[in-house]
Amino acid sequence: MPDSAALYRTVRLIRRFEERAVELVRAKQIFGGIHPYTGQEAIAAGTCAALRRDDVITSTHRGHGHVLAKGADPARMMAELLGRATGLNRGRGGSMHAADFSAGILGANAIVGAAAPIATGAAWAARRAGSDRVALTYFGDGAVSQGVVLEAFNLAALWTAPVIFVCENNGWATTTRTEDSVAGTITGRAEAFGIPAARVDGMDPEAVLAAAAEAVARARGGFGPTLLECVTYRFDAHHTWEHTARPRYRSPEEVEQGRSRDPLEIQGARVPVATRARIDTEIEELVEAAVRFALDAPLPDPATALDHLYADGTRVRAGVA
Ligand SMILES: Cc1ncc(C[n+]2csc(CCOP(=O)(O)OP(=O)(O)O)c2C)c(N)n1
Repeated sequence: MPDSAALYRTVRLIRRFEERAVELVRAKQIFGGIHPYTGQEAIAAGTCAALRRDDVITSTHRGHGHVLAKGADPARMMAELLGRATGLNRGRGGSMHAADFSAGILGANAIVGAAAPIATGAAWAARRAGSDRVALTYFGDGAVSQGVVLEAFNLAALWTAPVIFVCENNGWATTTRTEDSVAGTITGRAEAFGIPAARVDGMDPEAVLAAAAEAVARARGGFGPTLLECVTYRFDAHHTWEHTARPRYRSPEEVEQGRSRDPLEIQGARVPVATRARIDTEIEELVEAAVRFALDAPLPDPATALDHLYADGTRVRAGVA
């Protein structure tokens, strides 16, 4: 189990990576913008700390933190955001579709809720193969009324699939408040299927780790799924598009209040000052090296645009697709 310093390091890595990614959107090096994970780092850090490398995750449109915490190379992830040939997915996945099977990252997914059934399938497959691997999936409060998420709850419970459902409840789905779109409760949805559910402080990496470790032990022990509702706050925009469009849906007071509990400071306070300074320096160098790696990398050759569309190597004929 990782110690306080290791958890702090993951939170720091995600925070600095996201800060630099936002700057690269502004510098027009990342096209199409990103959904910053800033503020929610405790959830990725705490949950992934409870997983083994061969466990698998599926992720969301706000997925950079999950991918980094699960162990993807930050330089190749940054290159992916910049659409470069050396990116995790050769620059073809971008911000919302990063995957790295070697680290158990089955993929981020831009379709709200769509990653939950994929993780459930992966969990079921692991069980059928006789493995004790587990699957963990992330989704936002905006996904909890999506049919596929509820279907995933049903099959996961019915088949005691070793899957952990992690809801990142940041209070908003784009510009819609959770209470304006969610009837009942989030934990109540899982409980209706007989799935144990807990509400967790999603700003505290160690609280998330403790809850996740329990859920992972349950799944690995053959006792089926768990839902963790991690209560959090998104510090930045829903999408970097907001930095220019500036829609007004959260009051400055609400944002200030939300930012007053910062996972970086909560975890940082648990680490000796000298250790924190050493980690900060290491992460600064790591992320700057990742940015340089990405900026120096070539864009994919347009002639290869139709390559890699099928896992078995099937090639689509130019002009047909
Ligand atoms: C099925 C589907 N419907 C709508 C969208 C458009 N969309 C993208 S993000 C988003 C809000 C998601 O909110 P939430 O799940 O709470 O995650 P958060 O953005 O807060 O992290 C929506 C509606 C989508 N990508 N997929």
